[in-house]
Amino acid sequence: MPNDVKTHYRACNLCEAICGLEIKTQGQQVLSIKGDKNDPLSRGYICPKGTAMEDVYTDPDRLRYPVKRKGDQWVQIDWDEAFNTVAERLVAVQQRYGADTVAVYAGNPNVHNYGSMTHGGIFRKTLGSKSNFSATSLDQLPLHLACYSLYGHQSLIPIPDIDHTQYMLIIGGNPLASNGSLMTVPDVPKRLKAIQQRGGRFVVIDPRRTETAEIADQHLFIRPGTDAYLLMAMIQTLFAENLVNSGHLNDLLEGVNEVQAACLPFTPELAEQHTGVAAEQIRRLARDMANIEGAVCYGRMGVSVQVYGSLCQWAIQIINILTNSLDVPGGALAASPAFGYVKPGESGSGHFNAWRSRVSGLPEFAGELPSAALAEEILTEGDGQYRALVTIAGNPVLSAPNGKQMDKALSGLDFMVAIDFYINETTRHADIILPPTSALEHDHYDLAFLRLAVHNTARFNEPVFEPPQGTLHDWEIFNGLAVALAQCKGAEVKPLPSPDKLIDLGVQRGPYGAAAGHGLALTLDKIKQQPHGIDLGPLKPSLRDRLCTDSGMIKLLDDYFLADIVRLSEASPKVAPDELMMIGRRHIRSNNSWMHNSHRLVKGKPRWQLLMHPDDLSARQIEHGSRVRIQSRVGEVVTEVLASEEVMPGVVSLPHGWGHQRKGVSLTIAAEQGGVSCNDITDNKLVDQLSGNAALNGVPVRVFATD
Ligand SMILES: Nc1nc2c(c(=O)[nH]1)N[C@H]1C(S)=C(S)[C@@H](COP(=O)(O)OP(=O)(O)OC[C@H]3O[C@@H](n4cnc5c(=O)[nH]c(N)nc54)[C@H](O)[C@@H]3O)O[C@H]1N2
Ligand SMILES: Nc1nc2c(c(=O)[nH]1)N[C@H]1C(S)=C(S)[C@@H](COP(=O)(O)OP(=O)(O)OC[C@H]3O[C@@H](n4cnc5c(=O)[nH]c(N)nc54)[C@H](O)[C@@H]3O)O[C@H]1N2
Ligand code: SF4
Ligand SMILES: [Mo]
Repeated sequence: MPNDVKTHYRACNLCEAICGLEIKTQGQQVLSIKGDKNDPLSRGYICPKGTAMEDVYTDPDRLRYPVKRKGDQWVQIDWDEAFNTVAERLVAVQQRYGADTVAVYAGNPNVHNYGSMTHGGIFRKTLGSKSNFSATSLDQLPLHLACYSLYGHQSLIPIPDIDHTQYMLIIGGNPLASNGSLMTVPDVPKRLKAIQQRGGRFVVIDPRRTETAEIADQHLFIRPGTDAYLLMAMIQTLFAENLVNSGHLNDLLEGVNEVQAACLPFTPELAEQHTGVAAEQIRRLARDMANIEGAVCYGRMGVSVQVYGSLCQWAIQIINILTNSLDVPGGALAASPAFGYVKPGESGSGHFNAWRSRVSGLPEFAGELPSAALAEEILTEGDGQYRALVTIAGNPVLSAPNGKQMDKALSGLDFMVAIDFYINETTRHADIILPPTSALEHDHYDLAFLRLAVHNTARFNEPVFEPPQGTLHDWEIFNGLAVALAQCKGAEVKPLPSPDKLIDLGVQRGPYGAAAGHGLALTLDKIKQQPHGIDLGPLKPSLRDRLCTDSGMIKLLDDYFLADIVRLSEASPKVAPDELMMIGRRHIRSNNSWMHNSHRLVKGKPRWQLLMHPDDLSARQIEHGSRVRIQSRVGEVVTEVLASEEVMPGVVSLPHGWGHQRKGVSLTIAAEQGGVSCNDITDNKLVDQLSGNAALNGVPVRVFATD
């Protein structure tokens, strides 16, 4: 091999699995991207998206320098002009209308980019607006709320110990397509199969027979949005059949009797009526959870992003607690990361309902309002109406409910700035776009996902390529904006040091550092010396010393969860005879809304069609492969339908993140793809009422043949 070929090790930061990659380069070219066999977490696994890291790096549509809108055109400007203009315009809005009339929306890749996490705060603090939004409330907010309520910290999240469990109940998650979520689990197919090889089982509950359901020991169809009945009935069964065993956490539990009383009305028979899952089957699920040592219940998007998202996530924690599955090997265990180890006194625990949104009265959580409320706060006139917006690595026009309303809202803003490297459905509305370097051009430490991983490791990667001259990393953009904003406000702010310095401090103070007396005396330098990553061992019980509640106890039933149980007991969900429930769908070759500009990912047969059960098609005299009109409360879209027995009757599935054929979008390959945005018909008023999290799954729709 010529000696200018270099080998780099770098985590893939596209999804939560954070696979280790081995990247060979020559000059500015990528020669190959493979899985890193020596990575202690991902063990050589890679999915098709990993190789597409190259496509983002080389993409001619990707912006490298700041641009400013001039009519329909974008013109390049320098960073100083960009920072000063943004600061002047944002501060002018704040001075005229109020500090909170500038809103911030932060999208998913923020948590995949450690510089955004270490430096986003300095920007927000200097901006000084309470109007913060993020993809969290389109996603995992219900789990944060449940963990905040039960364990006292939104980030003290028990992770399924998939490598040791004997029974895994997966509700509303499809790790074979998503590669796991709130469970960083690279190589998930092998890890799931290993459960079966050691004599264990895993069961999937999902309205669609997914890729994961396909390899499971059992798959149960469930009507979308009804899981809360099933979960409450499982808890009811645990009490009714005397199966409750809270194990070593018993002395820490408060309110067991209250939970028992609250669950009493939710019999498996009632759950059967709502869910379609047989009562006896529900009892069996509860018995298996109770009787199998090393069992774990895990629920993801399907039970989070729905009308009872928070109650579902709470109930899943309660089931684990009451079956001795929390904080035991094979159950659910909090990870022990080198950085960001949650323990009493750790900042960022969260708060809930300290204020509410102006228009719909949705609650804040940890300083953020639900994203379902963002567009209406821009569109609704009155004191406090939002006038300006900052988006950071987000595409709410395709990701948030009622995308058409969002589109309209963004087009009417006084000023918008996007920190993003693509001109897409959202950023096309910006006045200025500030593009950061791409992943392969900056160093990397997985601040978020090492805290959620199924095995403890630590890994730091150097940049693969030198960034081109005059380009800035996300964290440098935040520093630049903070300084410019402070200047406009007549204040002063000191830019933060680079993220690696901040991480080093945290690692040294963390559980493997010298300060904790750990033999490794871990520092970032030591982590850097092992580019494949350092193995820090399996998950282990630790909760007793880590509970962040004031009392040091686990209070099982907060008043707001009790109120939500009452809401469930009083509900009478009805589906009109011609109505169908729409759910989403993820595919291994797609990643939310922003990876459709990679030819290697979009080639092959299209993946954006509506799936519908053959019985539902024939009842409407609709043909497989024809174009259909899908209508919801907020609007309609027209797309192609495929007959599929994967979805249960009464359910249709349409993936999100498509619909790139719009004026002003500069994504050459993505814009050539078919498909519509399913969020053009999801409903901003359909939320989990407790948390305000969007209910993007289980949306009532009607489907018609087109003429
Ligand atoms: N109907 C329906 N809607 C959904 C979902 C669903 O299942 N169904 N899923 C929801 C979920 S779970 C999520 S997380 C959201 C995601 O929603 P969003 O986070 O709003 O959208 P993304 O598609 O992730 O868009 C990411 C943006 O970040 C940019 N970007 C990528 N990397 C970087 C970077 O390093 N720095 C910067 N500054 N920008 C970067 C991309 O160009 C893109 O514009 O969508 C939600 N919407
Ligand atoms: N390839 C790929 N990987 C990704 C992403 C991606 O877009 N593409 N996105 C990443 C992100 S941001 C996230 S948050 C994760 C999400 O990770 P997952 O949650 O594992 O992924 P989903 O495919 O959204 O799985 C949700 C499942 O819930 C089911 N479901 C829908 N409604 C209901 C319901 O009411 N009840 C039940 N029980 N099930 C229901 C759906 O059919 C689906 O199978 O994936 C991450 N990984
Ligand atoms: S599963 Fe694929 S997209 Fe996710 S981190 Fe691994 S290689 Fe990247
Ligand atoms: Mo997500």
